[in-house]
Amino acid sequence: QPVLLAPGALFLPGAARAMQARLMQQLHEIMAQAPLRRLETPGGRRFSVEMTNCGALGWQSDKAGYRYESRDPLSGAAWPRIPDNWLVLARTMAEQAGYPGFVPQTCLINCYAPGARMGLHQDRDETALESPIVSVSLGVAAQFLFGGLERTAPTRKLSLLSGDVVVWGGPSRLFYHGITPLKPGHHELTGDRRWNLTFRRVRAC
Ligand code: MD5
Ligand code: FE
Repeated sequence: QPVLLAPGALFLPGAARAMQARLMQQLHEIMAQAPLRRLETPGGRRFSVEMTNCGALGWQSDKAGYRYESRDPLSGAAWPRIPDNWLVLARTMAEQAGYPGFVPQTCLINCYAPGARMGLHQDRDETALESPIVSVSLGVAAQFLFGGLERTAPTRKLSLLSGDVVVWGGPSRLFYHGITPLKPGHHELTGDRRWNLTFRRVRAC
């Protein structure tokens, strides 16, 4: 029951549902090594979403700007590895959307508490734009907004439930998108939180 949302963008409802309990367990192991944190924006504010990373690289933001780092700035250590079953999930989902051979270099982990949001933005800190982004939602449902290649393009709303997967590639790779403030809710695996795993390839090689 995959749904084509836009050229290059495939919605796979519930595709990770059977794995969600194990994904949450592994998430807690990763966070024990690389704790969640609220990063500073280049403008000196703080994201409402808490983040961490696993993989060879991790996304970082502070007054100096957005970039990828090979070490966790909090500990100075390498980021935790991406678990093998996560790599298989990301590759399989990308393949179903028409992007074979997807090998992510990072998984950015976003944690939304009630009220946390992500304003409309593009993901453009990667140079491997021919690779898709694979997004896996866990826990409390969120309203996802996606527009087009320009900020002023009209936006569409998509409800993302626990276990839903979206693959954003091709023309949709650079679409503006965001998450509306998370509504208070409850999910048996995550309490009042919503998690998102975003698998990315940062550079070609
Ligand atoms: C989230 N995270 O639900 C989303 C999922 C982020 C972020 O936006 O930057 O961490 S990734 C959704 C995404 C990625 C690339 C392109 C598009 C959507 N899109 O074209 O709409 O926490
Ligand atoms: Fe994004």
